[in-house]
Amino acid sequence: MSTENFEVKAYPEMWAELDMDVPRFDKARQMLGEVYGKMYLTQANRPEKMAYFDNMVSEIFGGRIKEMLEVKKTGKPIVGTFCVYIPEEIVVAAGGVCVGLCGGSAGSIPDAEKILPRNICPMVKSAYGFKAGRICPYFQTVDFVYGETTCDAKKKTWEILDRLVPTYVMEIPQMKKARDRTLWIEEVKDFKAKVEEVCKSEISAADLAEAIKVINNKRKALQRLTALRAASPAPISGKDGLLIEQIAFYDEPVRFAEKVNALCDELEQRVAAGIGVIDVEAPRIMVSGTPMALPNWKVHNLLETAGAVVVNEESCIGTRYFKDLIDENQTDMDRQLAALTDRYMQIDCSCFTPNDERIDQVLKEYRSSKAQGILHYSLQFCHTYNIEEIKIREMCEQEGIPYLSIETDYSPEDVGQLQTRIEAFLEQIRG
Ligand code: BJ8
Repeated sequence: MSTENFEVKAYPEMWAELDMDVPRFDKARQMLGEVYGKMYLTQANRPEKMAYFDNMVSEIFGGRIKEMLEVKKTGKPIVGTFCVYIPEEIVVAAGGVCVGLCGGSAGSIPDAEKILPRNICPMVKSAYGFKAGRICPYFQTVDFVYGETTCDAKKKTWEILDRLVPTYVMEIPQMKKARDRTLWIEEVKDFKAKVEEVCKSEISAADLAEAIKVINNKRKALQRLTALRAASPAPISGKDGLLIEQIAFYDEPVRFAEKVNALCDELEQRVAAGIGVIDVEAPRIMVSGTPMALPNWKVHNLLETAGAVVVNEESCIGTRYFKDLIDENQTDMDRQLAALTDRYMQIDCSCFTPNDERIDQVLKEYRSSKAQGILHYSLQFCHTYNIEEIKIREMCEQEGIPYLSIETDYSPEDVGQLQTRIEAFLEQIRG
């Protein structure tokens, strides 16, 4: 697909039925298409199988929404989430759709700032603003949203969001002791009950077993993609890698896994033939930190425009989402829910204390991705990642890993300054 004939498709009638602010949203749609064309479709030597993911962007506000509305018509639940701690397997077991609603765009932030404080995380403001401004068809489609008690900004925003859309909250503990696990399992059971209430039927152990396989397969496909990105020269750009990780939060999971595996087949051939998207000498960077929700491509674009290639995202829109799988061997509901909870407890978000397993994980991924430097990315006002950054930096100093830490938001204002810092960082790696 070329830049000229790419567009994010418009579905104004469907949007009107979803009670959206259609004229305003249509402008955002056009802008997204333009940005995507410039950032993505101008990349040289992209794998052919990226065509599917280009189409997923083209249909992001149309084709996928239609599919979700078809599911909704059958009485199955459409659940919006903001965090990888909410177990999507349970929604899939009920025949429903789980969709990530995190906001990655500056465009919706003014809507949020009419009510929320300005000095909170841009991801929270962006997400809230999409609902407040009626400018997100996903938000308009969900039956309810399920938040969590991870960071303070999110936890308190759910109380306000509940005025606009039914919002429930999963209590995620802050530590991982035995008593925290007991609480967690109870919270998972409450989530299951809420999903069952909407679809008016009980989830069976067989349903859950099947859903666990479906989501494990999705995570395995993403693991396979990550492993291939360790090749040198890199067979796929970091921007494309990040895009696929973002699409994982709204695509149909069985089809998504098939398409990622088809792409991986192509990448395997590239690796065998020594074909890359960029010169073998390009600095290889691992990005670690807060999630980058669609369409937040700011840092990857800066890094790759400056001649680097991003080879790994240690983030919730990245490996934190798919590094762990659920044991598929449990057959009764209680054991399945325990296995599921154990898997979710392995996620190493900085909202936990202590969280030293994340420091070990960053080093492990740095080595396995064959990166040559780590860029730590933290959204403004994200206290937990900003403070945990101290330990990541110390680890990098100890291991002699080139390191750059940035704290930013979604505005373009700091792009010039970030560009200068990123170029200096890449020079340091080039030596
Ligand atoms: S498991 S990282 S998805 S909480 S960046 S909103 S923490 S102030 S996103 Fe997250 Fe779940 Fe953790 Fe992952 Fe708050 Fe920080 Fe903003 Fe954040």
